[in-house]
Amino acid sequence: MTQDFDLFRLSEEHEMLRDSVRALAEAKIAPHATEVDEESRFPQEALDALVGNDLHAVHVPEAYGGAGADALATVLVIEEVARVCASSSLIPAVNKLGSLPVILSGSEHLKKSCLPALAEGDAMFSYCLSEPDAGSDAGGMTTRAVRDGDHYVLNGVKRWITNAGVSEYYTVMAVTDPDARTRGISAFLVRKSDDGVSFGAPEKKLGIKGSPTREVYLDNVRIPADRLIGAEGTGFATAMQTLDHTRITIAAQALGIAQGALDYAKGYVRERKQFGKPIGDFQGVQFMLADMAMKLEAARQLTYSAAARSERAARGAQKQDLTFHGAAAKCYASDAAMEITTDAVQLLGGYGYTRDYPLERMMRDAKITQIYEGTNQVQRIVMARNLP
Ligand code: COS
Repeated sequence: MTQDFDLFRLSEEHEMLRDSVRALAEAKIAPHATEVDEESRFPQEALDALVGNDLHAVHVPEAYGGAGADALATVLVIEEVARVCASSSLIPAVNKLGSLPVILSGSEHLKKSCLPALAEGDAMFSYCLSEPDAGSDAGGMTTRAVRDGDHYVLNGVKRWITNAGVSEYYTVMAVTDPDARTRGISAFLVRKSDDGVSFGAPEKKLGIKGSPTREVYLDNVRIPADRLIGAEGTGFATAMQTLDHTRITIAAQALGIAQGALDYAKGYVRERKQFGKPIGDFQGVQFMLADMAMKLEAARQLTYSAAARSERAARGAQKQDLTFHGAAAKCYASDAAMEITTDAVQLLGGYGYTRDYPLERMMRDAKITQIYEGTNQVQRIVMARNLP
């Protein structure tokens, strides 16, 4: 392992990246976070700021016009954006989730057809695995893809699709051989402009309200056969390999949300006076903050070491320990974020419970990190099957 992927400290380049993303996020994304949440609107200002600074999809390899950032750098970008606005952090996170199947398994032709537009900021990506009746049991999907000469015809409904409608590209997992269960699932690249693609109404959610979540309807969508990602029947394995890498980006999002809440609460307890002194002078409050910071740092170390493993696997090393570490980082960091944001609301008391302060938003946003890219119950199944 090189110095860059030291498991215990960041390189100077990584520290500089964190500082610059933090400055950008505070200046250009934070001022809109409350309004984006209140109005459930897409954070266009964040997209513009991220694209303007080449931070919207840093993972795209240089060969396709991207920044070629490593997995840890991608984590830092997502973490720092999530620290001020979780909805906005889904732009770099889901661009990676949606495009990784193409990067991992797509043909050269397919990569050249879509990755430069992603790198340029002209097109976003979404990932279509879940269905109304296939959530945790992703292998139970029923969306069908039938070969017809030089084309495939897709029919089905995908649900809970992040950034649906905004994205131009959709990685769609569909059944090509109904008798082969997970070995009969294939992955395809679908475009918003393909005939037969449409979207449901935006879901009304508890949190991440700025990130549209919609159904994607595939109604006789006829696409050229070269939009197949990898070989027929490899789509489920590609989808799972993708999640091994991207569950770490959800851990990063959880870290960012938790850090934002902790930073706010730390400032508040110094200012808020009760019984004649700042509440931060009381040991009960100090112990809460100590626990919050301890959990956050444990989650961060797990996440960064998982990112180092993700990068090693991306560079072709054995990936046998990535599956466990990706699931562990996502599960631990999201549980920590839920606890830390809940405690941060508690520290602000009645004020924490109102929308005049950002903590109730952070607590609502933290909840989804325990659910998406596999519930934390699924993460425990994955960990148990891949114990180190
Ligand atoms: N990398 C590569 N291949 C993998 C893999 C991984 N991490 N995990 C599983 N596979 C392969 C297996 O090797 C197996 O292949 P073979 O049949 O060739 O042996 C195949 O995929 C099926 O695996 P498995 O039997 O473990 O599948 P299950 O149906 O038991 O499902 C879980 C496993 C529950 C872990 C999976 O369905 C899952 O992750 N569900 C949650 C989905 C999710 O995260 N949804 C959120 C969508 S994004 S918001």
